[in-house]
Amino acid sequence: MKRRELLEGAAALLATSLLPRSAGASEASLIVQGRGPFNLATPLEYLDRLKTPTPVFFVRSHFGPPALDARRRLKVEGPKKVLDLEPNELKRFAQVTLTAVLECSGNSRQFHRPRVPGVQWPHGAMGQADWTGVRLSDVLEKAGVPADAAHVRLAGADLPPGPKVPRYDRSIPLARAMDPSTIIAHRMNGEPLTLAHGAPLRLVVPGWTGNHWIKWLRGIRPQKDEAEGFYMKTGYRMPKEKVAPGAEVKPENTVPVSVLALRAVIARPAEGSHVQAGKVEVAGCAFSGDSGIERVEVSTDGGSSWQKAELDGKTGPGRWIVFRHRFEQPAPGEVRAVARAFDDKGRAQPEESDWNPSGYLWNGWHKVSFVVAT
Ligand SMILES: Nc1nc2c(c(=O)[nH]1)N[C@H]1C(S)=C(S)[C@@H](COP(=O)(O)O)O[C@H]1N2
Ligand SMILES: [Mo]
Repeated sequence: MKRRELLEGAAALLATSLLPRSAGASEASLIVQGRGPFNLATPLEYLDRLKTPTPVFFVRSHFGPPALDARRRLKVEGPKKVLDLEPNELKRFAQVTLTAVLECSGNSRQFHRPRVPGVQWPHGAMGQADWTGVRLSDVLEKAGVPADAAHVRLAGADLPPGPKVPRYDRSIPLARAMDPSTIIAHRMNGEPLTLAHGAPLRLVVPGWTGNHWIKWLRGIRPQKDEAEGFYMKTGYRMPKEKVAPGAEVKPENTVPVSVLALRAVIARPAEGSHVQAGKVEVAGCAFSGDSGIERVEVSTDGGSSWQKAELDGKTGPGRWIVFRHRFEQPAPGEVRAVARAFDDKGRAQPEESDWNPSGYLWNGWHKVSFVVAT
């Protein structure tokens, strides 16, 4: 056997042995948040860079992925035309690559007080990647949009485990669908999408929470009304206005969760870790859904004094920058690091996150204690 054949054989073996179990994500390095639904968190230490490597990119699926079908057709039902496209027919449309944060609306849910039910995510239900695909607006223009349309219905190919469990039926407002940053992606970080992340096609909605980023996309339809069903009318809704922690909120006082909250997350040093005395670096990422980041401040004394961190990367709505703060810590002892972000519209990240009954958009200051040793 030639060396190349040998390598290809080995790669195929690896792919088939990994696929049924982990659906293209590497469980070796992800943190399992539960099975049944397929929930894996990115370890914090990977949030110190501009791109989250795909093998450690968090996974959130309500029912688990459908079978891999690289040629699954995408049906776009407009009044002008019904498009029935194979993924590679999207080549007809202009290709766009953009960098955007994908964050689950329930990220950091375990830090809400009082506690709320749902996947008890740590801070790792987020990642940033390069997404390549075509503008949803270009595809919709080709199919046409009814004059009375105000929403775009999106269907994925995944199915609930039984007839009593509602399907993951979703829609986004037409204005958001026509935004040039909303794309139907077929690549992530320069590679074809993996099954775990929605192969062959998924929606990318920069600046909006992950629940809008429909995976395994098979249907798109502009229509008058918002989609029906549990995941639109009951799930993924937030109080219209701030409520007291623990308050009950009536459904008519809620709106769909959408724009990502302003926040900074410390990737390293890790909580409880030991670092060498001398020059110590605190690093992480910061972003907001509807604005860029103006500055990140880091405290190394539990919040008494603050220093401006160095920023790396291009800032913008729905896109994270990396922050780094180096300081001298010659003596052994405990360091209480805190990070907080400020956006370019003059808003500051709150010390305590707003509370809501579903535990969405937690964005309190990230506080990490570690030990400096000699
Ligand atoms: N079809 C489908 N799309 C889906 C979901 C799903 O369960 N089914 N989960 C959504 C949620 S809640 C999130 S946070 C993101 C997670 O994307 P990822 O697994 O690529 O990180 O996918 C979204 N798209
Ligand atoms: Mo999510």
